[in-house]
Amino acid sequence: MLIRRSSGIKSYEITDRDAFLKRREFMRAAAGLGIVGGLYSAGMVMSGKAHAGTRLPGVTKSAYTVNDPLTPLEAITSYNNYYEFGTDKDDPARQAGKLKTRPWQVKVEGEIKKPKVYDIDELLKLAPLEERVYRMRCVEGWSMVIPWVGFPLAELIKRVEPTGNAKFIEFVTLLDPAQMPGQGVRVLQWPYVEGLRMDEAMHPLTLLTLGLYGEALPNQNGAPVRVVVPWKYGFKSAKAIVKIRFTEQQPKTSWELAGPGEYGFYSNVNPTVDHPRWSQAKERRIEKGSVLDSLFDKKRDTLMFNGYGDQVAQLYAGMDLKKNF
Ligand SMILES: Nc1nc2c(c(=O)[nH]1)N[C@H]1C(S)=C(S)[C@@H](COP(=O)(O)O)O[C@H]1N2
Ligand SMILES: [Mo]
Repeated sequence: MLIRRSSGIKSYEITDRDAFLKRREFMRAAAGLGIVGGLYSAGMVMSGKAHAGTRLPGVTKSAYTVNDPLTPLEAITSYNNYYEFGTDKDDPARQAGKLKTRPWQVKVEGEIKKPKVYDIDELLKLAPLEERVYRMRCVEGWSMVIPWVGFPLAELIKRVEPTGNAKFIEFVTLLDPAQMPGQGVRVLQWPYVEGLRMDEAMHPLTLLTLGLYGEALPNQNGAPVRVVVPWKYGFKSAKAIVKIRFTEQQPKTSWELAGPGEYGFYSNVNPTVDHPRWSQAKERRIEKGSVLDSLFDKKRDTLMFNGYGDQVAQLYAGMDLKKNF
Protein backbone atom coordinates (compact mmCIF):
# COMPACT_ATOMS: atom_id res chain seq x y z
CA MET A 1 0.00 0.00 0.00
CA LEU A 2 2.75 2.42 0.77
CA ILE A 3 3.30 4.38 -2.37
CA ARG A 4 5.55 7.26 -1.37
CA ARG A 5 8.63 5.39 -0.25
CA SER A 6 11.37 4.80 -2.71
CA SER A 7 11.34 1.13 -1.79
CA GLY A 8 7.79 0.89 -3.13
CA ILE A 9 5.35 -1.63 -1.73
CA LYS A 10 5.98 -2.40 1.88
CA SER A 11 4.93 -5.99 2.27
CA TYR A 12 6.48 -9.30 3.12
CA GLU A 13 6.82 -9.85 -0.61
CA ILE A 14 10.02 -7.92 -0.34
CA THR A 15 10.71 -8.26 3.36
CA ASP A 16 14.25 -9.31 3.78
CA ARG A 17 14.07 -12.64 5.54
CA ASP A 18 17.11 -12.10 7.73
CA ALA A 19 16.00 -8.67 8.82
CA PHE A 20 12.57 -10.02 9.66
CA LEU A 21 14.06 -12.89 11.65
CA LYS A 22 16.48 -10.64 13.51
CA ARG A 23 13.77 -8.20 14.47
CA ARG A 24 11.58 -11.00 15.68
CA GLU A 25 14.41 -12.55 17.64
CA PHE A 26 15.04 -9.18 19.19
CA MET A 27 11.40 -8.79 20.18
CA ARG A 28 11.35 -12.29 21.65
CA ALA A 29 14.50 -11.55 23.62
CA ALA A 30 13.08 -8.21 24.73
CA ALA A 31 9.97 -9.97 25.94
CA GLY A 32 12.09 -12.42 27.90
CA LEU A 33 13.92 -9.56 29.56
CA GLY A 34 10.68 -7.89 30.49
CA ILE A 35 11.35 -4.67 28.64
CA VAL A 36 8.44 -5.16 26.30
CA GLY A 37 5.98 -3.24 28.43
CA GLY A 38 7.14 0.04 26.98
CA LEU A 39 7.44 -1.26 23.47
CA TYR A 40 4.25 -3.25 23.19
CA SER A 41 1.81 -1.04 24.96
CA ALA A 42 -0.84 -3.43 26.18
CA GLY A 43 1.75 -6.16 26.47
CA MET A 44 -0.56 -8.36 24.48
CA VAL A 45 1.07 -8.96 21.22
CA MET A 46 3.97 -11.18 22.04
CA SER A 47 1.81 -13.99 23.32
CA GLY A 48 -1.16 -13.21 21.13
CA LYS A 49 -3.29 -14.82 23.83
CA ALA A 50 -4.55 -11.99 25.98
CA HIS A 51 -5.41 -8.77 24.24
CA ALA A 52 -7.24 -5.69 25.33
CA GLY A 53 -10.58 -7.22 24.32
CA THR A 54 -13.30 -8.30 26.66
CA ARG A 55 -15.54 -11.24 25.82
CA LEU A 56 -18.57 -10.09 23.83
CA PRO A 57 -21.86 -11.46 25.12
CA GLY A 58 -24.53 -13.36 23.20
CA VAL A 59 -22.57 -13.98 20.01
CA THR A 60 -24.19 -16.51 17.68
CA LYS A 61 -22.50 -18.29 14.78
CA SER A 62 -23.55 -16.97 11.40
CA ALA A 63 -24.17 -18.94 8.24
CA TYR A 64 -22.04 -16.32 6.47
CA THR A 65 -18.91 -18.24 7.29
CA VAL A 66 -16.19 -19.86 5.21
CA ASN A 67 -14.60 -23.16 6.14
CA ASP A 68 -10.98 -22.19 5.50
CA PRO A 69 -8.62 -22.74 8.46
CA LEU A 70 -8.53 -19.68 10.73
CA THR A 71 -5.56 -17.37 10.86
CA PRO A 72 -4.24 -17.49 14.45
CA LEU A 73 -4.90 -14.51 16.68
CA GLU A 74 -1.19 -13.85 17.01
CA ALA A 75 -0.87 -13.19 13.29
CA ILE A 76 -4.09 -11.15 13.06
CA THR A 77 -2.90 -8.87 15.85
CA SER A 78 0.76 -8.52 14.95
CA TYR A 79 0.76 -8.04 11.16
CA ASN A 80 -1.44 -5.03 10.44
CA ASN A 81 -2.01 -2.18 8.07
CA TYR A 82 -3.09 0.86 10.07
CA TYR A 83 -1.20 3.88 8.84
CA GLU A 84 -2.46 6.10 11.64
CA PHE A 85 0.06 4.18 13.74
CA GLY A 86 2.85 3.84 11.22
CA THR A 87 3.51 2.07 7.96
CA ASP A 88 5.41 -0.97 9.19
CA LYS A 89 3.40 -4.12 9.78
CA ASP A 90 4.31 -4.21 13.47
CA ASP A 91 3.76 -0.49 14.14
CA PRO A 92 0.03 -0.83 14.98
CA ALA A 93 0.67 -3.61 17.49
CA ARG A 94 3.36 -1.49 19.15
CA GLN A 95 1.55 1.84 19.07
CA ALA A 96 -2.23 1.38 18.91
CA GLY A 97 -2.57 0.04 22.45
CA LYS A 98 -2.62 3.57 23.81
CA LEU A 99 -5.63 4.66 21.75
CA LYS A 100 -8.53 5.57 24.02
CA THR A 101 -11.60 3.71 22.79
CA ARG A 102 -13.93 4.86 25.62
CA PRO A 103 -15.79 7.14 25.57
CA TRP A 104 -16.38 6.79 21.82
CA GLN A 105 -19.09 8.13 19.61
CA VAL A 106 -20.09 7.51 16.04
CA LYS A 107 -21.86 10.37 14.32
CA VAL A 108 -24.32 9.25 11.65
CA GLU A 109 -25.30 12.11 9.34
CA GLY A 110 -26.00 13.31 5.84
CA GLU A 111 -28.83 12.16 3.59
CA ILE A 112 -30.90 10.48 6.31
CA LYS A 113 -34.13 11.30 8.10
CA LYS A 114 -32.83 10.39 11.55
CA PRO A 115 -29.31 11.68 12.14
CA LYS A 116 -27.94 10.41 15.41
CA VAL A 117 -24.80 10.22 17.50
CA TYR A 118 -24.37 6.67 18.72
CA ASP A 119 -22.42 5.91 21.83
CA ILE A 120 -20.25 2.85 21.26
CA ASP A 121 -22.01 0.93 24.03
CA GLU A 122 -25.36 1.63 22.41
CA LEU A 123 -23.97 0.47 19.08
CA LEU A 124 -22.86 -2.80 20.66
CA LYS A 125 -26.48 -3.51 21.56
CA LEU A 126 -28.08 -2.27 18.36
CA ALA A 127 -28.52 -5.73 16.82
CA PRO A 128 -27.65 -9.34 17.72
CA LEU A 129 -23.92 -10.00 17.48
CA GLU A 130 -22.83 -12.68 15.03
CA GLU A 131 -19.54 -14.42 14.49
CA ARG A 132 -18.63 -14.52 10.82
CA VAL A 133 -15.52 -16.14 9.46
CA TYR A 134 -14.46 -14.11 6.42
CA ARG A 135 -11.52 -14.18 4.08
CA MET A 136 -9.55 -10.92 4.09
CA ARG A 137 -7.42 -10.15 1.06
CA CYS A 138 -5.03 -7.22 1.21
CA VAL A 139 -4.20 -5.47 -2.05
CA GLU A 140 -0.56 -6.20 -1.26
CA GLY A 141 -1.06 -9.89 -1.97
CA TRP A 142 -1.52 -11.57 1.41
CA SER A 143 -4.70 -12.90 2.96
CA MET A 144 -6.08 -14.07 6.29
CA VAL A 145 -9.19 -15.86 7.53
CA ILE A 146 -10.69 -13.96 10.45
CA PRO A 147 -13.59 -14.74 12.80
CA TRP A 148 -15.13 -11.27 13.11
CA VAL A 149 -17.95 -10.34 15.46
CA GLY A 150 -20.53 -7.78 14.46
CA PHE A 151 -23.83 -7.28 12.72
CA PRO A 152 -24.87 -6.25 9.21
CA LEU A 153 -24.29 -2.56 8.57
CA ALA A 154 -27.79 -2.67 7.03
CA GLU A 155 -29.20 -2.88 10.59
CA LEU A 156 -27.84 0.56 11.33
CA ILE A 157 -28.75 1.96 7.91
CA LYS A 158 -32.41 0.92 8.27
CA ARG A 159 -32.69 2.71 11.61
CA VAL A 160 -31.48 6.08 10.34
CA GLU A 161 -33.78 6.03 7.27
CA PRO A 162 -31.79 7.18 4.23
CA THR A 163 -33.47 9.75 2.00
CA GLY A 164 -33.94 9.23 -1.73
CA ASN A 165 -30.73 11.20 -2.29
CA ALA A 166 -28.52 8.76 -0.38
CA LYS A 167 -26.47 7.04 -3.07
CA PHE A 168 -23.23 6.44 -1.19
CA ILE A 169 -21.97 6.03 2.32
CA GLU A 170 -18.72 7.39 3.69
CA PHE A 171 -16.74 6.09 6.66
CA VAL A 172 -14.43 8.44 8.50
CA THR A 173 -11.72 7.32 10.92
CA LEU A 174 -10.75 9.28 14.03
CA LEU A 175 -8.49 12.29 13.41
CA ASP A 176 -6.28 12.75 16.45
CA PRO A 177 -2.55 13.14 15.77
CA ALA A 178 -1.87 13.24 19.51
CA GLN A 179 -3.08 9.67 19.79
CA MET A 180 -2.28 8.54 16.27
CA PRO A 181 1.38 9.29 15.62
CA GLY A 182 1.17 8.16 11.99
CA GLN A 183 -1.10 11.13 11.26
CA GLY A 184 1.96 13.32 11.59
CA VAL A 185 3.24 11.71 8.42
CA ARG A 186 1.58 12.67 5.18
CA VAL A 187 1.49 9.28 3.49
CA LEU A 188 -2.29 9.72 3.23
CA GLN A 189 -4.72 12.58 3.64
CA TRP A 190 -6.11 12.38 7.14
CA PRO A 191 -8.56 11.41 8.38
CA TYR A 192 -8.74 8.07 6.58
CA VAL A 193 -11.90 8.04 4.48
CA GLU A 194 -13.49 5.08 2.75
CA GLY A 195 -16.80 4.60 1.02
CA LEU A 196 -19.31 2.25 -0.54
CA ARG A 197 -22.21 2.52 -2.91
CA MET A 198 -25.50 2.26 -1.03
CA ASP A 199 -26.34 -1.21 -2.34
CA GLU A 200 -22.89 -2.45 -1.31
CA ALA A 201 -23.36 -0.93 2.13
CA MET A 202 -26.77 -2.62 2.44
CA HIS A 203 -25.47 -6.01 1.33
CA PRO A 204 -25.84 -8.61 4.10
CA LEU A 205 -22.11 -9.45 3.94
CA THR A 206 -21.09 -5.90 4.86
CA LEU A 207 -20.35 -6.14 8.55
CA LEU A 208 -20.25 -3.42 11.17
CA THR A 209 -17.52 -5.03 13.20
CA LEU A 210 -16.95 -4.81 16.93
CA GLY A 211 -14.85 -7.84 17.71
CA LEU A 212 -12.80 -10.82 16.61
CA TYR A 213 -12.21 -14.24 18.11
CA GLY A 214 -15.21 -13.60 20.38
CA GLU A 215 -13.72 -10.53 22.05
CA ALA A 216 -13.87 -6.77 21.59
CA LEU A 217 -11.64 -5.64 18.73
CA PRO A 218 -7.96 -5.26 19.57
CA ASN A 219 -6.89 -1.66 18.95
CA GLN A 220 -4.61 -2.60 16.07
CA ASN A 221 -7.57 -4.17 14.27
CA GLY A 222 -9.72 -1.05 14.43
CA ALA A 223 -11.25 -0.79 17.90
CA PRO A 224 -13.81 0.06 18.91
CA VAL A 225 -15.68 -0.21 15.61
CA ARG A 226 -14.77 -0.78 11.97
CA VAL A 227 -16.41 -2.00 8.84
CA VAL A 228 -15.52 -5.25 7.05
CA VAL A 229 -16.35 -5.72 3.36
CA PRO A 230 -15.00 -9.18 2.54
CA TRP A 231 -15.24 -9.13 -1.27
CA LYS A 232 -13.12 -5.98 -1.53
CA TYR A 233 -9.44 -5.36 -0.86
CA GLY A 234 -8.74 -4.85 2.82
CA PHE A 235 -8.23 -1.09 2.61
CA LYS A 236 -11.97 -0.61 1.98
CA SER A 237 -12.57 -1.83 5.54
CA ALA A 238 -11.96 1.35 7.53
CA LYS A 239 -10.96 1.14 11.19
CA ALA A 240 -11.82 3.23 14.27
CA ILE A 241 -14.86 4.87 12.70
CA VAL A 242 -16.18 8.12 14.19
CA LYS A 243 -18.45 9.22 11.38
CA ILE A 244 -20.77 7.56 8.89
CA ARG A 245 -22.07 9.97 6.29
CA PHE A 246 -24.73 9.35 3.63
CA THR A 247 -24.06 11.25 0.42
CA GLU A 248 -25.40 11.84 -3.04
CA GLN A 249 -21.91 12.14 -4.55
CA GLN A 250 -19.37 9.35 -4.63
CA PRO A 251 -16.97 9.97 -1.73
CA LYS A 252 -13.31 10.70 -2.41
CA THR A 253 -11.46 7.99 -0.55
CA SER A 254 -8.01 8.39 0.99
CA TRP A 255 -6.48 5.79 -1.29
CA GLU A 256 -7.99 7.23 -4.45
CA LEU A 257 -6.57 10.61 -3.50
CA ALA A 258 -3.16 9.06 -2.80
CA GLY A 259 -2.96 7.08 -6.03
CA PRO A 260 -5.90 7.47 -8.42
CA GLY A 261 -4.39 5.12 -10.98
CA GLU A 262 -3.68 2.47 -8.38
CA TYR A 263 -6.66 2.34 -6.07
CA GLY A 264 -10.16 2.69 -7.43
CA PHE A 265 -13.36 3.40 -5.59
CA TYR A 266 -14.70 -0.12 -6.07
CA SER A 267 -11.55 -2.13 -5.36
CA ASN A 268 -13.31 -5.46 -5.63
CA VAL A 269 -10.92 -8.36 -5.28
CA ASN A 270 -10.26 -9.31 -8.90
CA PRO A 271 -7.46 -11.64 -10.00
CA THR A 272 -7.83 -10.49 -13.62
CA VAL A 273 -7.13 -6.83 -12.92
CA ASP A 274 -3.52 -6.28 -11.93
CA HIS A 275 -2.41 -3.50 -9.68
CA PRO A 276 -0.23 -1.23 -11.88
CA ARG A 277 2.85 -2.42 -10.01
CA TRP A 278 2.09 -6.09 -9.34
CA SER A 279 -0.18 -8.96 -10.29
CA GLN A 280 -3.28 -9.74 -8.26
CA ALA A 281 -3.64 -13.27 -9.62
CA LYS A 282 -2.28 -14.97 -6.50
CA GLU A 283 -2.00 -14.46 -2.80
CA ARG A 284 -0.20 -15.84 0.20
CA ARG A 285 -2.46 -17.08 2.96
CA ILE A 286 -1.30 -16.40 6.47
CA GLU A 287 -2.59 -19.38 8.37
CA LYS A 288 0.13 -20.63 10.67
CA GLY A 289 1.05 -19.74 14.25
CA SER A 290 2.96 -16.64 13.28
CA VAL A 291 3.20 -14.64 10.11
CA LEU A 292 6.75 -15.81 9.56
CA ASP A 293 5.62 -19.43 9.41
CA SER A 294 3.49 -18.64 6.36
CA LEU A 295 5.78 -16.24 4.54
CA PHE A 296 7.42 -18.79 2.35
CA ASP A 297 4.43 -21.04 1.66
CA LYS A 298 3.29 -21.51 -1.90
CA LYS A 299 0.89 -18.93 -3.23
CA ARG A 300 -2.72 -19.79 -3.92
CA ASP A 301 -5.03 -18.45 -6.61
CA THR A 302 -6.94 -15.33 -5.71
CA LEU A 303 -10.67 -15.79 -6.23
CA MET A 304 -12.95 -13.35 -8.07
CA PHE A 305 -14.70 -11.19 -5.46
CA ASN A 306 -12.51 -13.02 -2.93
CA GLY A 307 -14.76 -16.08 -3.36
CA TYR A 308 -17.99 -14.18 -2.62
CA GLY A 309 -19.10 -13.91 -6.26
CA ASP A 310 -22.28 -15.97 -5.79
CA GLN A 311 -23.43 -13.37 -3.32
CA VAL A 312 -22.16 -10.11 -4.77
CA ALA A 313 -21.58 -10.43 -8.53
CA GLN A 314 -25.09 -9.17 -9.31
CA LEU A 315 -24.24 -5.82 -7.71
CA TYR A 316 -21.95 -5.19 -10.68
CA ALA A 317 -24.03 -6.62 -13.52
CA GLY A 318 -23.33 -4.65 -16.70
CA MET A 319 -20.37 -2.79 -15.23
CA ASP A 320 -16.92 -2.93 -16.80
CA LEU A 321 -14.85 -4.05 -13.84
CA LYS A 322 -11.59 -3.22 -15.60
CA LYS A 323 -12.64 0.42 -15.89
CA ASN A 324 -14.42 0.51 -12.55
CA PHE A 325 -11.60 -1.11 -10.65
N1 LIG B 1 -8.27 3.78 9.40
C1 LIG B 1 -7.60 2.84 8.70
N2 LIG B 1 -8.27 1.74 8.30
C2 LIG B 1 -7.63 0.77 7.60
C3 LIG B 1 -6.27 0.91 7.25
C4 LIG B 1 -5.59 2.10 7.68
O1 LIG B 1 -4.39 2.30 7.41
N3 LIG B 1 -6.29 3.02 8.41
N4 LIG B 1 -5.62 -0.07 6.50
C5 LIG B 1 -6.50 -0.93 5.68
C6 LIG B 1 -5.80 -2.07 5.09
S1 LIG B 1 -4.73 -1.74 3.82
C7 LIG B 1 -6.06 -3.36 5.47
S2 LIG B 1 -5.38 -4.66 4.62
C8 LIG B 1 -6.93 -3.66 6.64
C9 LIG B 1 -6.17 -4.51 7.62
O2 LIG B 1 -7.00 -4.90 8.68
P1 LIG B 1 -6.39 -5.76 9.87
O3 LIG B 1 -5.13 -5.09 10.33
O4 LIG B 1 -7.44 -5.80 10.93
O5 LIG B 1 -6.10 -7.13 9.31
O6 LIG B 1 -7.35 -2.48 7.31
C10 LIG B 1 -7.73 -1.41 6.46
N5 LIG B 1 -8.32 -0.34 7.23
MO1 LIG C 1 -4.44 -3.74 2.71
